[in-house]
Amino acid sequence: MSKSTACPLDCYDACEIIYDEGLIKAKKEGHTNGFLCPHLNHYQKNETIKYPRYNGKEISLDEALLRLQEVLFQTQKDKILHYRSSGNFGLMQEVSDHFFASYGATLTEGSLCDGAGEAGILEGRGSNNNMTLEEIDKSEVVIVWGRNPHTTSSHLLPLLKDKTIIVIDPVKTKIAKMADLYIQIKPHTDIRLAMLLSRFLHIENGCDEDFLDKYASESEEYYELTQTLRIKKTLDKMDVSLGQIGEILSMVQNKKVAIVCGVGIQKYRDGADVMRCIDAFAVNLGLFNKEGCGVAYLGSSKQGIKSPFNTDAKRVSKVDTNFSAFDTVFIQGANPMSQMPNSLRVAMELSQVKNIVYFGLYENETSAMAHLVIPAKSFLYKNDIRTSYSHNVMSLMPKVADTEFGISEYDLTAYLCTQFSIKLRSESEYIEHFKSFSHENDTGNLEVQREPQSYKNGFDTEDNEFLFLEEFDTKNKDSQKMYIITPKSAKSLNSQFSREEHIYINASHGYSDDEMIMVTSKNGNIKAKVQINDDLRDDCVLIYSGTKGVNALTSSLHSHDGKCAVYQEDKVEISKC
Ligand SMILES: Nc1nc2c(c(=O)[nH]1)N[C@H]1C(S)=C(S)[C@@H](COP(=O)(O)OP(=O)(O)OC[C@H]3O[C@@H](n4cnc5c(=O)[nH]c(N)nc54)[C@H](O)[C@@H]3O)O[C@H]1N2
Ligand SMILES: Nc1nc2c(c(=O)[nH]1)N[C@H]1C(S)=C(S)[C@@H](COP(=O)(O)OP(=O)(O)OC[C@H]3O[C@@H](n4cnc5c(=O)[nH]c(N)nc54)[C@H](O)[C@@H]3O)O[C@H]1N2
Ligand code: SF4
Ligand SMILES: [Mo]
Repeated sequence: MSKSTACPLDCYDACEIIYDEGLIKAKKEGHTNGFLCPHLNHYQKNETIKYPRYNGKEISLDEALLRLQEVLFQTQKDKILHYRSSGNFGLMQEVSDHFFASYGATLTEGSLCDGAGEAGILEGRGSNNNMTLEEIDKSEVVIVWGRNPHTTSSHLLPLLKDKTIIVIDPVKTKIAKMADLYIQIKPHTDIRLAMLLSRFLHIENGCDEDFLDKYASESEEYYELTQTLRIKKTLDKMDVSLGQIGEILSMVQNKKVAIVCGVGIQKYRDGADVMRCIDAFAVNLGLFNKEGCGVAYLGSSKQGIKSPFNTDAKRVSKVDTNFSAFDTVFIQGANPMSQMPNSLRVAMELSQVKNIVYFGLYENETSAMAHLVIPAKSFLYKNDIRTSYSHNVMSLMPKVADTEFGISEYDLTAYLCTQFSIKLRSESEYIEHFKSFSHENDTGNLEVQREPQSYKNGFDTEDNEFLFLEEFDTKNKDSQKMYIITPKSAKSLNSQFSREEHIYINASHGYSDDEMIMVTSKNGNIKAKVQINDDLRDDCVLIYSGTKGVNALTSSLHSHDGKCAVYQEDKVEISKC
């Protein structure tokens, strides 16, 4: 008999699945549209951890749980850290936070992902109401700005058919090759482009004055701020021509426009400001007020849902976590040794921790370092429920098969709660709790009740007005070094599945395929084989997320707003090795 569930991965699309006679198939109806990406098509071929181990020796699950209980019992509560990331996006994954918070352990805060952009949205609009797929579908022009939909959000592609496409990305991605207009912008200069677009729109009298009068009355001051940019110098800095700016403006005026942003624009310390200035361009165009118009980014998958768990705890940052301040670190659904920035710092910090517990599906750099390894169950073998950060569907994820290996997050938490006398409700009560934030839509699917993006009655700021950026440092801090671009790979989901191994540069540097190359930043270096890719700019080195060692290059500084990692802040140099 076939059963329905959903893909558990950290992905915009949150596809729905039919599990039929041991096979994973796409649901034909709804946003999943009958296709899944390679991650799920090959999901069951991935080898998962089967047996727990302690100090390298295989042990039974009962022994592993006992060890975990002992380790926690023996550690001072304020020396326990629970570090959880996004290996599985099911809402029930948070159940372990309930135990650790109630027990008095420390949890994490901040973001390795979209936090800087989100902060920019909150500063400008007061809330992060996302543009839904249904609204994008109604648009006529789509600006794909720092998002790579063929790799990271392929279910968006059918909606882009027959629309005018503008792509702004330093890498000539597949969508860039199909675009009506492609701007191969220099990395980290989008804020300037967004400001110049607003400035020229203003000069051309293209702004939506009615909307600005009502909900963005500081737009004149923002226009003055954009005038502090010297045009010639700014165009050179961005590697964008005046003609291209004119083309964008002629393509978007009086059209239904969706600006679809990804995390690429905000992997920098000023990532919040970049997003806010893109939003400001949308405000000037009046996009927040019209059907089929708006700005799509990563919304919050938990918007519209109240957590049933106790998550009230002391927290430390996920970006520069001071692991060595703890005696026991419980790592769940995460591979911080690879995915956190500044891996050399992470390795040094973690090497000083007495007890590292890894609770995950796959072997990786972090499981290799852990003292106690506890295998999780994959989504097929446990009950869960999920929502998405790009659409409002809520999908049930009931257990669809049995396995003798691993343990679910709920069962592990229930064990710990019993051992330490902490109250926990039944698994089905929690799932019902999450379900109660949804309603059935016309097609019989569950949908979370979320605010539409339209901001028809103004923004969610104190005075309902959009808050424009007020200060901008126009200083040119350029150096001869190269930019690092570290985006998502089609073969992996961050460090899960098949991980990339190459360093990508274009042919102008005189290297040839498979030559060894070293990339160096002020934080560290990585050596790997080159692959030539002429879709890249001369001034960019591309190393995909999940490539072993890539984060030796990246900085553990935070974004100025949003407590987010800044993977592309520090520039790099290449050399033969
Ligand atoms: N296949 C696959 N899918 C995934 C993931 C994965 O690892 N693999 N990861 C998931 C996760 S965790 C997330 S957060 C999402 C993210 O999905 P996306 O938002 O699409 O993220 P990225 O691939 O990091 O970056 C998108 C684009 O930004 C461009 N970019 C880089 N720097 C700049 C810049 O300075 N300016 C501009 N304009 N563009 C720039 C990159 O070249 C890239 O094409 O994807 C999810 N989906
Ligand atoms: N250089 C560079 N670094 C990056 C990024 C980048 O673009 N470039 N992207 C950043 C972003 S956007 C993100 S979101 C982070 C992601 O960073 P992480 O959240 O650390 O992501 P993954 O590498 O996918 O590792 C997830 C782990 O979860 C485990 N897992 C999977 N399913 C389950 C489950 O059901 N239960 C349990 N207990 N464990 C499970 C798997 O074993 C896997 O190793 O990486 C960040 N790091
Ligand atoms: S596109 Fe995203 S949600 Fe859909 S199957 Fe692939 S990883 Fe899962
Ligand atoms: Mo992410």
